[in-house]
Amino acid sequence: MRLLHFRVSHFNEKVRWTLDFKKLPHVREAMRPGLHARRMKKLTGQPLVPVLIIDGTPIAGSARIIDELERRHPDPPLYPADPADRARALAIQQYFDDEVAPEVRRLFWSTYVPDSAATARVLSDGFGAGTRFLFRTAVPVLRAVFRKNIGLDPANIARARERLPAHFDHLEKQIGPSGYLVGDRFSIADLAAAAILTAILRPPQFSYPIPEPWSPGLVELRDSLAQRAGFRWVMDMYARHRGTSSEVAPP
Ligand SMILES: N[C@@H](CCC(=O)N[C@@H](CS)C(=O)NCC(=O)O)C(=O)O
Repeated sequence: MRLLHFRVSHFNEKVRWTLDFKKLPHVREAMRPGLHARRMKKLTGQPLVPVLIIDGTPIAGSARIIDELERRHPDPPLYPADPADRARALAIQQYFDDEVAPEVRRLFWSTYVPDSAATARVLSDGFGAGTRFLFRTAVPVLRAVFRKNIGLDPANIARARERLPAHFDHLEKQIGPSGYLVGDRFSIADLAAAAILTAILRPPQFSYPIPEPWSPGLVELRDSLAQRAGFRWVMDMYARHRGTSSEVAPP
């Protein structure tokens, strides 16, 4: 299996975590943001990552990929066995994918985009000197396109900031006596919620730490959430369940 991904991204983290949780050996190929789209379109008819290539077939969309991995490799399970629990777990995943993910991504990047050099550092982290130089040169020019692409206008950012406490309320209400969102074991609901919130919470076990120093806005945003039960819950899920990487070297 080959995962085409962005290192920094929360949707991609969902798939990495699933592969690692199920201990499925896979090759990872990091895409250069912006330069990835043509290849993704050619492979899948849409421009986004993650894309997982399984037995030569590319699959796009984190939820679809996880669904396929669960079907092929049901053990250890991420989907609850009980149908009602399973439906609730998948609904929680959908809420975090559709409602929370675009807003936390917006908040993360809103703290970087005013500083082109810092934005370029995050986008090109982990690549060689040539790519880092390319991003240092291109980001100041392409910043407006990037802003538009992820909806980084002041009204959208303000709305994302306003809605953040409600997203944490929603999460915290669903943490059960077991400490998990559905039933009494770790499931797709916990994985999706915790992975999506990494965009702004950046737990230490996240596979690709963003370069230091973090933007002052990100530090402030994260600190403002540190007292929330939902913050502690994400840190706990990462500490207890993130596990080790199943990435293997390319053949
Ligand atoms: N619903 C998709 C969303 C994936 C997504 O938004 N990917 C972003 C990275 S976080 C992307 O590829 N952006 C590049 C672009 O917009 O061209 C999923 O669950 O995988």
